Amino acid sequence: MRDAAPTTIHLKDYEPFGWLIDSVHLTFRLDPGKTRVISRVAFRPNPATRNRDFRLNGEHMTLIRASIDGQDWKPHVRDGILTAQVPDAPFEWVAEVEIDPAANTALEGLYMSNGMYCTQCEAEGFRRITFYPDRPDVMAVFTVRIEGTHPVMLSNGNPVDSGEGFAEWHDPWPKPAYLFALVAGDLVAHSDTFTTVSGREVDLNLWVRPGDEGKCAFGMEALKKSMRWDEEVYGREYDLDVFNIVAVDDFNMGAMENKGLNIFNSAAVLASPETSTDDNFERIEAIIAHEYFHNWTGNRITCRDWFQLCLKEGLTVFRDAQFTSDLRSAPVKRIRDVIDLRARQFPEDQGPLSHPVRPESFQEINNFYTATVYEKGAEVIGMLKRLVGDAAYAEALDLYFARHDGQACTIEDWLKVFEDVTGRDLSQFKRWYSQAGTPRLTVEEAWRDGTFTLTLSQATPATPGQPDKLPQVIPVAVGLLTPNGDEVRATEVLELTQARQSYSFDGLTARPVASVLRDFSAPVVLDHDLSPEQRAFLLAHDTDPFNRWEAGRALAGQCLLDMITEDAAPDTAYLDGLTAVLRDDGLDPAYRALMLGLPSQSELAATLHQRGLIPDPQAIWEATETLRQTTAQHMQDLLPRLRAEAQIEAPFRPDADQAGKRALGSAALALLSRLDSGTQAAADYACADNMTLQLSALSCLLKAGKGEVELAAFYDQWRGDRLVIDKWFGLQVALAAPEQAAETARRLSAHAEFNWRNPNRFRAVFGALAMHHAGFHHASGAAYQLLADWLIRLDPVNPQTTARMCSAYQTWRRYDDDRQALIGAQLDRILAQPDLSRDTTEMLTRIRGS
Ligand code: B3K
Ligand code: ZN
Repeated sequence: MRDAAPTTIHLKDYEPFGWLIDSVHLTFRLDPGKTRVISRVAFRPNPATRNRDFRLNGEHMTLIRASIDGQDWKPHVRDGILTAQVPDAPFEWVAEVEIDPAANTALEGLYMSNGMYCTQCEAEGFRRITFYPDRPDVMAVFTVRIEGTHPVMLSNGNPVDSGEGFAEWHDPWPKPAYLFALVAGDLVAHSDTFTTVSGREVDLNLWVRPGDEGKCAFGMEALKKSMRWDEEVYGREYDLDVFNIVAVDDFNMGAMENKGLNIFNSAAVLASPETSTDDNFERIEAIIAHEYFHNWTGNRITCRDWFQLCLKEGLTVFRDAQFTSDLRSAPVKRIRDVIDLRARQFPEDQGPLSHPVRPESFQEINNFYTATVYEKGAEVIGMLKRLVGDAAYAEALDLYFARHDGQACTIEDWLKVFEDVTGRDLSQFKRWYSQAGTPRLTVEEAWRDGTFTLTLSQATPATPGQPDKLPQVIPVAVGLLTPNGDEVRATEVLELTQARQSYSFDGLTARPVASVLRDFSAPVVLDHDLSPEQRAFLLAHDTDPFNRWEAGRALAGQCLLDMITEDAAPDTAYLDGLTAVLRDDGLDPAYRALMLGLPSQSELAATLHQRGLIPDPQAIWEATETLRQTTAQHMQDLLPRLRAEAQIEAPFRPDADQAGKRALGSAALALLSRLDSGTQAAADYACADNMTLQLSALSCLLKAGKGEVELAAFYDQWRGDRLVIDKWFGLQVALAAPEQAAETARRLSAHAEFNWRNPNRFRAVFGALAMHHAGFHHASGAAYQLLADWLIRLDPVNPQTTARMCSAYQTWRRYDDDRQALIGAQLDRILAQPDLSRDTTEMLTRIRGS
């Protein structure tokens, strides 16, 4: 059976489904090539609409039989849609279909990974399991019977019965089909319990393949912390007797929040000090929290349609960021999130893929699980909270849960609770959901007779389909510092609602230095023309940790741009300011490690492009290298002290304190390796007893053009561990010289262990190539072509992962004509492939533009 023909779906065309579902009973007779799925569904007319069209989705399956109220029925099936004449009254629908999990390489629907059955149904994967109204506004109570010989057979909800060859599950909470899950295989559990605030005991299990038991403890602790945090901070209690998490090796993304049965990419849950870096630990903790938090924001209250995706994703990202801030360091988390936003969301928002946080149309919804929906969606919630205040935010959330529990909701429902609680009119604020593009916020200053005036203006560039933009509500957190570095007044949130507005601060004795957009209070590009001296002042004195970091970042950025465009020497104001901050051992080591970072090369390219210049990736690379080298020399005396500070005597703990010290130690080692050509890194590698230190030492060696022996030893040491071998693949591409990057990726793609059907492995090599700015954009065009070759190969096997990787090309219009011609040719070549997936076709058509 073919996929549904590509059509464009519009938000404005939403109509409720004509039928409600009282219950769903599913029976699975598992067989790798021929699984039978029998569905029994009780439909009744939906009083909210008169349209009684009976349309069920179903793809990649064979219909064996169907009946209505016990009578055989002959439905019509075409292009993934089943239609039938049905009674205008409640009826019971039964269908039996056959599906082929073993042949399902798309990893969507029911598929197999290492002999284990598992599912991924969001967004529209349930339609590959049986005929069903596969849309999130149809919520139903599911009972599932699994027949098979596997030691472990799981589904959503609570276990109700099991015996020789079967297991039955019942989920009392109505849910849409995208939250359905099934797992069957030879798995072992790491188990624990959690007692909820009202005293109910919940069984917790983390299911893994035999051999992975030793990598579960951290994930389990993260789960328990998440459950407690959601009770304490949001008043949300867990609602089933059991919570299962399963680790799967073949998975298209990080993890999935299926009700009571979360399924995780093994890379997003398995952790041990020997095999995982500190960054891995932090990410795992955040993803476990994220999926758990979806139980209320996503599952109990879900989305009416897929245009509302940010309703659950933006909110849940915002909640997981709050959790990480509470458990670790709030400033460090904020800075890391902004780095990530600028690296992934800004390019999307400023290029051909730009779309609103709530898109208005799509062809393939899987292409809209984007940084804009997720991360900008979370930023929008952060702005809302800042505008209404913490107390009103908490009240609005209580009202949201009380009013909408069990419903499929919209952004209008979400904003209405805030309007009802605060009495504010949020219609202008709502533009954040409908206008695409990153607003540019320009700051002008004036000083006269003791009055300091800030004039703020906003402008959002045109984006595809949206030539003209209206002013948005932008909360701008501002602080003023005296020339001595004291705060003049408490941070104030200015509400910019017009295209241009002025704000005056009077009664001042001296002209202050303004610290604007503290804590990154809005996802905008800030254009504040400060002198290097003013930035250096803020780097030394700003009490807002984000803006203090940002001042250093801006100095580094300006220094690099001057080096690139004017052949300037590295700016000593930056180097001196940075060194002073690094010397201050009263500052958190993690924060100082972040201070040592530079704007990414892709970010520099974007800035040059915004200034009307054509970025040269090789020149950006060289400037960055030169600045690193100069920084190393400038800090030469300080480096041993930083390394000494980073020494940890205590046993390894993946907490924020130790991770921060290791981050500072690694950053110092990276600089030192530029001076001693890797001597210290080789010594560190030899005695590293955790993956964070092992990998950082190996990186320094490879960067110094050394480490061949260590690289081979690393491979031998870890050849049985697929997640560590992913790192081995990725590292070599990431650290290759620009002219070597494509060739390194090509060589690795011929390696016996390069299993390209596994998304983690594919991304390890080609994700790293796409992220290597100067390597990917090397003038030869070799990387453009190599990636295209592999996307052509992967598309028929796994369209979702292919489409996602296409974004490597999204910034192509920034570069010179030669590079654009090279990329354009590859885009055309991929688009010319017969039977290209809907996913990839949509992505490339948008990137190609008209
Ligand atoms: N909701 C899932 C993502 C599903 C992606 C479908 N292509 C994971 C998450 O955001 O928690
Ligand atoms: Zn999510």
